[in-house]
Amino acid sequence: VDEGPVKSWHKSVCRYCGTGCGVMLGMNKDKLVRVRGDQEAHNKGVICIKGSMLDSVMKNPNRLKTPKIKKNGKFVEASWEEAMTLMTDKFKESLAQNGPESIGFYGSGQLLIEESYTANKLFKAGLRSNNVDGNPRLCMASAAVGYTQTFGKDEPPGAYVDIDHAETFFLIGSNAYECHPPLWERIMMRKKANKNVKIIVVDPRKTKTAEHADIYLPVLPGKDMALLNSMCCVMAELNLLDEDFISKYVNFNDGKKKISLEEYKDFLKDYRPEKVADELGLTPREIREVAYQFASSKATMSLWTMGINQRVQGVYLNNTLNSLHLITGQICRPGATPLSLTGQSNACGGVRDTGSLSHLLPNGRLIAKEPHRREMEKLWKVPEGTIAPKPGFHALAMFDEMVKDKVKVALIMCTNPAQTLPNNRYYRKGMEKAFLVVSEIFEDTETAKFADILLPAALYIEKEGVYGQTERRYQIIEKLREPVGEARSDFDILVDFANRMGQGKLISYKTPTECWDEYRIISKSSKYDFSGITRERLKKERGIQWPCPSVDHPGTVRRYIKGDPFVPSDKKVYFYGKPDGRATVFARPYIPGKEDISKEKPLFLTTGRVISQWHSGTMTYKVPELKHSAGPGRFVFHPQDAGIYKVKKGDRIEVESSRGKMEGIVAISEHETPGVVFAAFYDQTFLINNVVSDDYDPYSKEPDYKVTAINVKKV
Ligand code: MGD
Ligand code: SF4
Repeated sequence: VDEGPVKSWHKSVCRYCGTGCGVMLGMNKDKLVRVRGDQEAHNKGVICIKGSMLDSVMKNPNRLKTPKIKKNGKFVEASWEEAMTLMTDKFKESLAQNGPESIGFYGSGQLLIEESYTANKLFKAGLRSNNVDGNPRLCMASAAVGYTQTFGKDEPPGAYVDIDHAETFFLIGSNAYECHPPLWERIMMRKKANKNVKIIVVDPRKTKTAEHADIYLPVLPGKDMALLNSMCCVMAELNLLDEDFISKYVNFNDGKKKISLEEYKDFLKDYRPEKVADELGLTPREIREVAYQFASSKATMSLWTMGINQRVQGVYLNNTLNSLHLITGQICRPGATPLSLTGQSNACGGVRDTGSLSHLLPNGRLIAKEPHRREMEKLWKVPEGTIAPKPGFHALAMFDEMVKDKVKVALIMCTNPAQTLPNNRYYRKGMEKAFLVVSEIFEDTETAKFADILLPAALYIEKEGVYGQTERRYQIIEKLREPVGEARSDFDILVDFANRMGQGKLISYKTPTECWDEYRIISKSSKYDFSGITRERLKKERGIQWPCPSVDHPGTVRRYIKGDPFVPSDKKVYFYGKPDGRATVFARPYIPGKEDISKEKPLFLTTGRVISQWHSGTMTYKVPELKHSAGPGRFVFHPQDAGIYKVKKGDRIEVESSRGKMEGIVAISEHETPGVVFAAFYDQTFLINNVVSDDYDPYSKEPDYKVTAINVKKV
């Protein structure tokens, strides 16, 4: 549809992924007619195919435009008054009859900061239920716990700008080429500018990222914990450790108690390359080469994402990645840093930083810690003892408790768990049982089918708020047009709901700006302090990185070094998250997962994203060019496996895992590795999560979407 020429340009942020690209939006009155990269933003004008087509999503005519209530199994249009009254009645009834554990909020790393903050405050300090969780649990909980255990604080020490200084890139479990394209382009620019730059990629799939590697290690799925320990072992054996850095800034720990460097070295001996190479599907020489390159380069930067986070050993993997930097001193210098890439646009700012997970409170506080609860009760001006001391149900547990009839009423906002939770058929049973209020922009999503009340939500520039991305950068999205039909922002829905639940005093702000100001001031009493990031600054500047303790502070690019406002002036490096200023290197063993191949299940299934699709595809699969580019969801085999299992392109097969069976179509690609079948999760007619295992990391509770043992047969 031609909606005319651009009449005005506005700076904004892309709606989709955690790269957080700055975009320029070309408006013709209230129509978004063009999108281009923002030259002045951190991404220097580069955006990917999804971002460049944001206008198509905004033009989609099939949005949910009015509230709907399910009556006799069918959705019937309703007024906001009817829908909100029914919603309030159901929550009140459940609270009165079954207590705060019977209600829940399942949110999203795509909600704006003001939205997640409000939901979290309302449920935890108002309704006294800690059952607040969301899709970041599926995405980056392992990275968050990993950072917190190692440095005492969540969120990364480094930033994107380190890419321009690194000499070695260690990408593990990241397909940046497809999933963070502007960052990948920045890595390529760095390589072009400096011939010493080396790229190491560790991945069971020969992704487009792996294709460009100088060293590619096709490690077997689920085994790379042994690889990281083996690299540490080589570094210790070859005296590649930075003993000066270690003596000043590092403690060692075996998970229970402090240990010495010598004891840590002893632990590593079990991981000599000769001992583990076969298990990893690598050669000892490959492991030694990578360890040497990592430790001896001028500046090494690790980048990782779901291949490491979505794992039963996700936290251990994150700890050990951080450790590789700490033991070699590859940290706290330009280009030398661990940097976990974010999946969603606002998982960092919106959910991690606001503490909108079942075990958290804002700015790194823990529900389980009494002083943290007391502090938040004071800041939120509620009586002491208001916040319940027991953490709520994490994502999988919340839906499991719906199956078990304990969680009876829930609000689901800006997320599509009926498609994206692993072992999906099981958790759908819970969605069937519970009374669900679903706030959505479209009616045809898998989760919407289970709704008892559907609320039409405003999308992207139909509302206003702040996003916080990977590198602690906060950026604003300004409202550029009215919502379609009767849609309302999730913020307005939550404020209205709070009032109806009798929590108008607690949620006393009326606009996202007022909410931001409350939260900004609250942050002052933490090491997240972003009180200097005012709305006015966000509107003018291209994002600001916290800590940023005053309005004239430029923001903090690198943490824990001089320039970070929390580092004492007499210290060069100070890990202030820990009482003694020292980060922790953990001795973490490799523990083989339950999902391993066997005679009965001889193949690994691994899942993930493709470049042209966003998550469950509700938005991007509706854009014809993006749909065409991705094609339908398929099981992708390496040609060698296609030969062994006698399948060819287009064949219909049945895949069976420990969680169930499903049918689908075969595709063949050299990008896969023998023994590993890949499937993406964007296609609603190909619900791969029916067979994906829901085993999860015991610390982060993040499920392992990357390793499921399967067998296949033709149908
Ligand atoms: P999305 O498709 O992003 O997936 O899981 P989900 O969050 O469940 O869902 C967002 C929903 O919000 C869409 O239905 C969209 O239509 C709606 N929406 C968009 N904008 C708005 C808005 O402003 N307000 C409201 N109320 N609704 C809006 C993602 C999840 O998937 C994640 S984060 C990860 S990392 C997991 N990855 C993964 C994997 O790697 N493999 C497999 N097999 N499954 C996975 N599932 C997980
Ligand atoms: Fe948007 Fe991510 Fe693409 Fe950037 S990389 S344009 S943030 S989807």
